Amino acid sequence: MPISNEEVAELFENMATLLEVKGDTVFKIRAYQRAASTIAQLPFSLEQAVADNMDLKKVPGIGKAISDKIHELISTGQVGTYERLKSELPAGILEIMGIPSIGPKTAALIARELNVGSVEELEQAIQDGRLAALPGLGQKTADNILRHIQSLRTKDDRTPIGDALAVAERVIAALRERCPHIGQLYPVGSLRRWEETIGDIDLIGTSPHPAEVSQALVSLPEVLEVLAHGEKKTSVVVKPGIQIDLRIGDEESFGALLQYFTGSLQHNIRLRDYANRMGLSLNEYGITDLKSGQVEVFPNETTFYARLGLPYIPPEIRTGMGELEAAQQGTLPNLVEESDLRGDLHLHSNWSDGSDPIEVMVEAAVAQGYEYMALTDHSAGLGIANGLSIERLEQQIKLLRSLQEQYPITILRGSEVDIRADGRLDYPDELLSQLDVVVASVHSAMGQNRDTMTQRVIKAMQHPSTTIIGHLSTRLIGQREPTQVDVEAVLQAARETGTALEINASPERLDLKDTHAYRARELGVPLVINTDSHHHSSLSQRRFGVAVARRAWCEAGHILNTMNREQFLAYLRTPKPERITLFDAKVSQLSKREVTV
Ligand code: DGT
Ligand code: CA
Ligand code: CA
Ligand code: ZN
Repeated sequence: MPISNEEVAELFENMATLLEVKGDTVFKIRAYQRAASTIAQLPFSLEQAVADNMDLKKVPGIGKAISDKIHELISTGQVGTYERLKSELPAGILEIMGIPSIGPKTAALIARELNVGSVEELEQAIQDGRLAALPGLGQKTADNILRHIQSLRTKDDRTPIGDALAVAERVIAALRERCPHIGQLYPVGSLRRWEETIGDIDLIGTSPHPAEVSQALVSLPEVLEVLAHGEKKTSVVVKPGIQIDLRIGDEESFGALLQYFTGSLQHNIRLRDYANRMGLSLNEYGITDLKSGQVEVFPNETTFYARLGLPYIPPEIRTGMGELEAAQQGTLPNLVEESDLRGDLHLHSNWSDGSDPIEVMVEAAVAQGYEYMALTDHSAGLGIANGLSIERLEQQIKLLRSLQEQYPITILRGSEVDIRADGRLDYPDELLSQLDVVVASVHSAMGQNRDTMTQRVIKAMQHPSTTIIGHLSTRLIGQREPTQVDVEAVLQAARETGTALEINASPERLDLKDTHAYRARELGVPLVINTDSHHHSSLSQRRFGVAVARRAWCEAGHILNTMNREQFLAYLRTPKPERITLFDAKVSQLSKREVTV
């Protein structure tokens, strides 16, 4: 049985969880978590590396103990220490730990006192009132856990975009390699529109030999099931259970195919009505004149939309909610692009829970072509993320000053400071005032009620040192529900206090989400696209954040980190409430720019 990197990563993640339940040292737990996240991001197969006799200890984050366990797993199919750990703890403990809001102590307590071995049994125990009766838990905690169990259950089987895009890109590369005669080949549907979750992956392409492309798809090793296998239409299910629909069309009519399968359905319905009023009808082959019955074909989408008297409409905003009207009036936004970004303001190093040294993260930002970056390791409040004590932060500040001379990029001294349950920040004011960039984020007490959470975030924004609120909702797509917070009130306070809000680009977060970012833009709140990278390879994930901003109709002017170095440093030097004036000036420059139709 081949063993994938994901399976190895999951095993170490599970080990860390089990050690947490046992109450082992933070150091050891963190070592396993780091190994898991390193392995999940490795660009090569561990199994292959072992076969090639590579020394795994050379990989940062993998020491002797981990390396030995990887060898053991690959040669025997299991890891002795892991099996022993599992046998010592109650069955079902991993499943219970998988419920958001349940930490290791609660999980151990529940498993021990209630003899609960599965999520179903836990739900029963909550309904019987047995959980609420446990020492230190109570009805509120019980209700909160139940809410998370129920949302896990109703969670549909849509795939987070990060996972779906990775699969699509792998499949596209494999098809191109096997069929060099492929001309165009793109993801369409919700993936091309960059929705946060994907129902199925739609691919469309062109080739003089369509049957060979279909054949190549059904014979890919990761295909689990073939649903349909025609010459031009093929559907398969690939690991880990994602459907792919492939359509092959002709070059000369590719524009209509692309437009049709990009959707959204709502956009297409509106566009069809609009075309009908012009005496035209639309389908995936072209545009038909209803009177003469003549069909016109279009090689690309620009010519397709132009036939309808419209400019090209970017896929991200094809939602059927105002984009057609804007297109008709010539007021479509000039959406922000990846190349507009001049810096990343949320980056972690191995001083806290990142996996790379500071130098490697700085070099990654240089490689991205940035003018500035902020290093924002965690504050100490989070035992588990190896947050920096006051002394270590002071030490880091000194180090960054000395590093600055060696690099062409402006290295801003920052911190991702925990917003405590009461809204206070996790470092003394004096220390915070020495930092250039403070990203304030919620990482604990996520079950607070709406009023408490809203006041907590607003209090953090009122702090003169808070530059940005990080990942406002704390959600993990498909895994952890967002906190309950009054987004409208938060956005208004952001505007009043001169605090920026982050669009966290990590594809498991996408936080702010598109609709909240849309509202933030409307209210004139400065937005920042950050990757929150814990590894040098993650800076490229900015594309997911840019997509959220585009879905929010943001132009470069709405995004703070499109400012050049001088503008951004001037912004930081300005006391908080007045910063908004600088930001407004940037936004108003937009309206002066010539709009091309
Ligand atoms: P998903 O897969 O649920 O994430 O969402 P989509 O948008 O990818 O939906 P899907 O895969 O069912 O279809 C892909 C696109 O094909 C969709 O966005 C619009 C187009 N499409 C599908 N069915 C129809 C239809 O009956 N009429 C029209 N006009 N377009 C359709
Ligand atoms: Ca789809
Ligand atoms: Ca589909
Ligand atoms: Zn964070």
